[in-house]
Order: sequence, then structure tokens, then C-alpha cells
Amino acid sequence: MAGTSFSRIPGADGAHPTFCRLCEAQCGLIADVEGGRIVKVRPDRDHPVSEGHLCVKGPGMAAITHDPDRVTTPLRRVGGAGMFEPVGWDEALDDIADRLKAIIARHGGAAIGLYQGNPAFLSALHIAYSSTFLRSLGGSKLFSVLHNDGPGKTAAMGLVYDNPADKTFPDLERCDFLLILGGNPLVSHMSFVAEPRVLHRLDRIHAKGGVVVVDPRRTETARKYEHVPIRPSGDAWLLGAMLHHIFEQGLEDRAWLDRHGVGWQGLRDAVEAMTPERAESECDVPADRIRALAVRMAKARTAAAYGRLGTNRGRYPSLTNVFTEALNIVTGRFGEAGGWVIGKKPFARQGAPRPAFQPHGAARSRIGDLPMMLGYTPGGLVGKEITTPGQGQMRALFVTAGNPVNSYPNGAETAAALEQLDLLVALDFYVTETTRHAHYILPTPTFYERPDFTETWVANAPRPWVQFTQAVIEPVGEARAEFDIYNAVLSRLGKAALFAEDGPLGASPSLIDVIDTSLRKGTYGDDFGARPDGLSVARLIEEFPSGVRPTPSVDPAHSWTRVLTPDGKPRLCHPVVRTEIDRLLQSSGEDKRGILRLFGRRRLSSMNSWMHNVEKLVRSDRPTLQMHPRDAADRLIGDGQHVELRSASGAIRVTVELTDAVTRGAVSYPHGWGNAGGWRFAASLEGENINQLASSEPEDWEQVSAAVHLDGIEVTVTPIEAVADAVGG
Ligand SMILES: Nc1nc2c(c(=O)[nH]1)N[C@H]1C(S)=C(S)[C@@H](COP(=O)(O)OP(=O)(O)OC[C@H]3O[C@@H](n4cnc5c(=O)[nH]c(N)nc54)[C@H](O)[C@@H]3O)O[C@H]1N2
Ligand SMILES: Nc1nc2c(c(=O)[nH]1)N[C@H]1C(S)=C(S)[C@@H](COP(=O)(O)OP(=O)(O)OC[C@H]3O[C@@H](n4cnc5c(=O)[nH]c(N)nc54)[C@H](O)[C@@H]3O)O[C@H]1N2
Ligand code: SF4
Ligand SMILES: [Mo]
Repeated sequence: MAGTSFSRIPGADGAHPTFCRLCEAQCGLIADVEGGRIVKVRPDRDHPVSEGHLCVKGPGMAAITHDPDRVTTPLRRVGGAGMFEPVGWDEALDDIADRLKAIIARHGGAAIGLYQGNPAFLSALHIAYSSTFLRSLGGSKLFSVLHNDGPGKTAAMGLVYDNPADKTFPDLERCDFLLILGGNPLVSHMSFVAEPRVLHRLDRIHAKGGVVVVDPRRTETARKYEHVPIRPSGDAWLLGAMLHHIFEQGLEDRAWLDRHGVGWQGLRDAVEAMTPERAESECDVPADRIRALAVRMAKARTAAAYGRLGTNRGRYPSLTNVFTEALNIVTGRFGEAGGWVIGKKPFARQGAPRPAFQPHGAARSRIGDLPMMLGYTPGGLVGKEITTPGQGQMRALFVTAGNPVNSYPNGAETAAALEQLDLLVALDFYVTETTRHAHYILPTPTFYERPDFTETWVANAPRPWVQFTQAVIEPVGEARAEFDIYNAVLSRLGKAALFAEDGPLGASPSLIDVIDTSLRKGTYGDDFGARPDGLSVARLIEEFPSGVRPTPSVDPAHSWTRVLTPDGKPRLCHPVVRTEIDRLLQSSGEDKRGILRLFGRRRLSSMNSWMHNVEKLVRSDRPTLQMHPRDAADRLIGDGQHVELRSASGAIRVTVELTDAVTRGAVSYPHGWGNAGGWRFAASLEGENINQLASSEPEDWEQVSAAVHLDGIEVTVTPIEAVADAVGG
């Protein structure tokens, strides 16, 4: 750090060390400020883990911060959707509090809901304090991205370890062989793993033993390493057959399983019928290739099998994710260096105590009778919770950093339902497909305008680090931190401030106070002097402005302390697993010729639904329907043609891009488009909301995890002229 002088006062001219909060990588950044504005964003070469890495989106967020289309004053609805006028903070908050009082008096707190969007999971304590806010109002309807992002993983963590709140991940540092299913780390930067230099890590693993990417598209990652094309939703077959082969050949790590007393015979029997030949006809991966993958996974010195988004929203997300855990466990990789681990959370406060996931337990959704996970109501039910009468019908909703109209199935239904609410409050800095339906939009800072700490994802870092940042600039306009907004509402309702019960924080703590206490009492903290080497916010600001690695690498042995089953052993064959295998076997042998399945894709320069308003980022990122040339030829479709893409749930019109990168029988279109709201540039772009083709009927979702079915939807593709002819004739 010698020679570099950093500004610490928000908005002061000069270089401010900070970090990006768009994805788990949380790259270190240096933001240059002049006259209260961010004029440049550079990589932070002193960051102990990102070491100068960043992608276009980190600097792109500076353009969003200063986007003229941004909401910078509270807005009140004055007419139809999207019609707002500016209003003062006090007036807005007073009216919100009055309406809440009336709703609680009439319907009880149970009528209040809150939706936590993706950016809330990259904002220190946001999940904890917004959940606490809802509970203080007596509300219980908590929604989040859980059911479109990680439902299968969460269910599997519950079924295998009784610990749905943690997430296993690969120890990339010491790994020799990595199997990736349904993840594209070269674009996403590896979700549920915090490793900004993931490309370098994968290159090293590739050189040592191999990186194999199972995906229906030859993705950026698959292109660089080894690609195994698969039929969408085929992964449970692939993994089941790998397990079958491992048991048949006695390749399971018997010594490891005996040493840890892990029972595996039940799983062996359960996958008996899943032969590689049978799997080949169900997932299109050749039987010999399945056997070879199983042998590599079993015999590599160190190895891990990692599944991500593409394994979470197909037909069998829970089973697929349980099989992934099982593959790691029977090959002796769980809790081992270079294998499959659970890391330490830095904070003592881990949010509200979370109920365990019980697939047959009492906590079930009012609509659809689906199991609740981690206290969350299935996220696909936001609309139906509003429109379905009865005890607990939702009358008020807070949306904190989310866009459920775009990110969950059937946005048209959700949008219409939002209009029926007595109160919709959105904490956001854009008028979006969701917030345009709000009674009030309360403007919040972007990450450059708030203090923060690397709270959540550091637990999933192969090389753990922590960093605290001050706000780089003062909040733009009248933007106000979410924590302060929630406290302002609570105080108007005569309720205690968030976390005030924590005593030493005092009656109205600041977010930095709460972060400091949580850090000091946590894994790496100084425990208020009891551990003099430990960390505090003051120390991070003074000594480690670019972050610090408090420990050289993730501690594999810690993983075992997070196995919360009664006997402390992973459970490989929960009764639900058998039921799901039966369901899978029953679906086999169906004639699937001629069927097209739709799945999604991400691009480096965009982020879900809300980064399309900056021209520089969107330039090379227009949405197209990728289709295999032979599938297109069968339908007399050419490159660049406009087509109707239709599912049982809806239809949209899109432009075709022919490419053999997608496997035959599958087509790919990115999510997050069809932008409507206050975005002048984004709204002018071609593109449709792919989730209009996904079903919002709970019986169409996976019943174990309530995962919405977003990938592998059966579709037809028809040239627009043919559609017009059919209608005309
Ligand atoms: N078909 C399909 N659908 C998908 C996916 C897919 O792969 N395919 N991916 C899914 C996944 S993984 C996810 S995580 C979800 C995302 O689902 P959501 O979180 O519901 O939607 P986002 O598009 O991320 O919208 C985030 C919103 O937060 C706002 N925002 C950004 N930063 C902040 C902040 O710091 N504070 C506040 N208050 N607001 C902020 C943005 O303006 C935006 O309106 O989408 C899901 N939907
Ligand atoms: N640039 C960029 N980075 C991001 C995001 C972004 O929008 N843009 N979003 C962030 C968020 S919210 C998340 S959750 C992460 C997600 O991070 P990843 O999980 O890496 O996400 P995707 O790139 O969507 O990769 C999912 C892959 O699954 C494949 N797939 C679809 N169906 C199947 C299937 O049935 N089987 C298999 N094996 N594969 C399938 C798709 O082709 C795709 O390549 O990325 C984060 N990082
Ligand atoms: S990879 Fe890009 S989006 Fe992710 S944290 Fe780094 S700069 Fe931000
Ligand atoms: Mo996500």
C-alpha cells in the first residue's frame, strides 16, 4: 500500500478503494472521484484475492450510478402503472405507515409480504434486516430469488445434511478434476463460489486433471475446457448412471466411507436401474462417456462435482442436486482438501434462526401446498398470494432490490396482481417492470453509495477474504439506505429499531455499528479485545482498505461441523430421493423426437433484468434465440428470421440466430429482457421476457423444492409468416 493514498470520506476527490457487489466474485475496485462524481473505476491490484481482476460490469455500475433515468427522489403513483410524481420523504413514509396501520388493523400482519431480490444478497445484512423488518410487522410472507436461483441446491443441502442454509462448493485451490454441470463460470464468475480469479483457477485444474462442462450449449467455459453436451434436464440420468457405474465397479471410496461411517448401500440399490445405456437414451450422453466420467471422478487425486443454475430449474432439480452431493461423498471428496467443502461465515449474526427444510413438514404454502424452505414462501406465488382470497391473503408487499415481474414465471399475471394490492412499496433506483406498479418507489443508493462488508459469499471462498468499504460517494439525489428506510417505517409504527435488541448497539444503531459488532464477535473478529489479532471495522479501514485474507485457505474439516443430521453423517438416500428416482424412471422411454426445449443464457456485460440501460454494456449483447441449423432447417427457418416461440403457457416473438453451439432439440434465449419502465434506452431495445413462457401454476413446478420450471420448457418455433397465415386462413 506504500505510496498510495486513499480517500476515506464519501465524495472526497481522489481514489477510493471499494469492491464490486454484482456477483459473488466481489472484485476489488478503485473508484476515482471528482466533484462528488465517479469519473473512473479501475481494478484494485492490491486486493488480496482479485489482484487486479474485474469485468466490464464493475465500471459499468458507475454509469448506472449516474444514469439520468435513475430514480433519485421518492415517487408516488398518480395514475396508471408507471405514472409517478416526486414526493418528500416524510410525506411518503407517513402515508406508508398509515396504510400499514390500516392493513394490520383490518387483516393482521399476516397480510404483509416482502420480496428480497438478487442484489439484496450482495449487501451486508440486507437479508437479515429486511426479514427482521417483516417479522416486526407480524408478516410471514417472505419471498426471494430462492425458487428461481438455488431451489434444488437448497433442498439437497436439507435432504443430505439437514442444513439448507449452507452451501457446499469446490476447493478450487487444491482440486485436480472438476465436473461442472449447468454453470458457465467464464461468464458468471462462478456462482455460489467467491473466487474473482476463477479463470486462472480453472486453467490450473485443467492442466492438472481436467475441467469437464456438462451443458446443452457449448458455452464459453465448455469451449475452453472439455464439453459434454446434454439434453436439458438430463443431468439426473447422467449422475445416477455415474453413481451406478461407480458402485458396480466398486469404485466408491470404501475406506473413506467406513472411516466416516457413511451408509451408501441404500443409494446403491436406488440407482440399480440407472444403467449408462438407459441414461444415454434419456440424456444423450454416450454410455461409454458416462462410464469414463465416473472413473475420472473416482480416481482423480482430488476432485469435485459442482452443479449450478442449469441443475436448479429443470424437471428434477432436487434429485439432480442430491446426486451431485452423493457423487462427491461416495468418491470421498466431502470435507477434504481439493474436494467439496462448507466454509465459515464471517459474522456471528447469521440472520434470524432458520427453520430446517422438511419436505413433508408442517410448514407449507397457503397456495399449492408446497414445502417452505428457510422460511420462504415459494417465489413463484407472489401474484397468486395477492389474488387468492382466504385467511392470509396478501394486501401489502415490500420489494427490496427485486424484479419478480421479470424474473419469475408469468410476469403478466404478477403485474396484474400487483395492481390489486392496498400497498406496494419498492426500494429500488429504477422504474422497472415491477416497481412501475408500486404506490411508492423509495430510491436507494447503488453499491458505490453505501458502506458495505463482504458478508455472505466469503463463506464460499476457496481463499477466504474480508473487506469493508465506505461509501465512495454520497447517495445521489435523495437516495436513502434501505436499513434507514426500514427503520423510519418502524419508528412511525412505534416499533423498535432493527437490531436495537442487541443491547450495546444502543436504541438506534447505524448499519456500520451492526456490521462492526457482527464482525468483531464473528469468525475473524477481535471479540472486543479478547482476540487482539482479530479484526474490527476500524482495523479494516486503517490497515486493510483493499481487504485481507485472515486465513490462507478454506478449512475442509470445518465442513463436518455443518452436517446437522441427528447422527452427524450425510444422508445419501432420504425417502424423498427414492420417490424422485421413481418419478424419473416412470418418465423414461417417452418418445421425445421432434421436441424442442428452451433454456437460458447469460452474457458477460449484462446482469439479470436491470443492466440494459447503459449503451456501452448492451452494444454486443442483443438477445437472440439460438437454434441448431438442422433443427432450423427442419422448420424452414433461416438465420435472423423472426419467429414465434410458443409454450403451453405463452408465446413471444424473437429473432433466430443459427449456431451449432446449442445441442439439437434445444433452443436458448437469455432472461431479463422485454424491459419496460423508466429505462429510455433499455425500453427501446428488441427483446422479450422469456419467463412469459414459464408456468405460474404450482402443480407444474417441482414439488420437493417448489422450484419454478425455467429451463427445459417444451416449445415450438414457427416463422411469423406461418403464424400470420394460420391466423389469416
Ligand atoms: N428464465 C430465467 N429467469 C431467471 C433466471 C434465469 O437464468 N432464467 N435467473 C434467475 C436468477 S439466478 C435470479 S438471481 C433472478 C433475479 O431476480 P430479481 O432479483 O427479482 O431481479 P433482478 O433482475 O436481479 O432485479 C434486481 C432489482 O434490484 C435493483 N437494484 C440493484 N441494486 C440494488 C441495490 O443495491 N438496492 C436496491 N434496493 N435495489 C437494487 C435493480 O434496479 C433491479 O430492479 O432472476 C431469475 N430469473
Ligand atoms: N455476466 C453475468 N454474470 C452473472 C449474472 C448475470 O446475469 N450476468 N447473474 C448472476 C447470478 S444471479 C447467478 S445465479 C449466477 C449464475 O451462474 P451460472 O450458474 O454459472 O449461470 P448461467 O450462466 O446461467 O449458467 C447456467 C448454465 O446451465 C445451462 N443449462 C440449462 N439447462 C441445463 C440443464 O438441464 N442441464 C445442464 N447441465 N445445464 C443446463 C445453460 O446452458 C447455462 O450455460 O451468475 C451470476 N453472474
Ligand atoms: S466479475 Fe464483474 S460483476 Fe462480478 S464482482 Fe467482478 S467486476 Fe463485479
Ligand atoms: Mo441468481
